[in-house]
Amino acid sequence: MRAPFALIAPVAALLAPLALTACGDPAPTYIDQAWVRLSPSKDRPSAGYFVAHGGDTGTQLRGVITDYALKVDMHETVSKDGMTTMQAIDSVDIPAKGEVAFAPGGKHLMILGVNDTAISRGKMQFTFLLANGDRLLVDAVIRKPEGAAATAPAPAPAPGHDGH
Ligand SMILES: [Cu+2]
Repeated sequence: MRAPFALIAPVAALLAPLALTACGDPAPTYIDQAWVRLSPSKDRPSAGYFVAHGGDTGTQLRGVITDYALKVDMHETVSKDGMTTMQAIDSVDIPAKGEVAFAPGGKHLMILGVNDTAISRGKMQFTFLLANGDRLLVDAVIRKPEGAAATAPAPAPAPGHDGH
């Protein structure tokens, strides 16, 4: 009765590397095209935008934090009965191989108190917190109100939404 076991062992040794190759490295979720539209006034929030790309496995964006501002919230602009308002969102699905854009007129980051050093450097780093435990560090370009028209496709501010 030893023969079958002796046969299985070499087969398993052959299968193990094949299984690893078949799985490969799963494509991770990632964030790009991050930028901040700096508010013209320190008393009013700036807005942040980016595109989230789903990896092989879907996950959720649970929050965004930064060392370069006082507070970051995820918001969504919604139009209802001709009125444009915004509401806080706690979590955003990032579907497998899908794409979620935070863009003017839709979902956005609301950023309070952007740090002066970040402003003078023209960029700030955000940490995106995913439901799968990943933390994605992403640099966002800061566009100042005056320079926005020259460097950006000048997205129109959503009406009634505090300039973002
Ligand atoms: Cu907002």
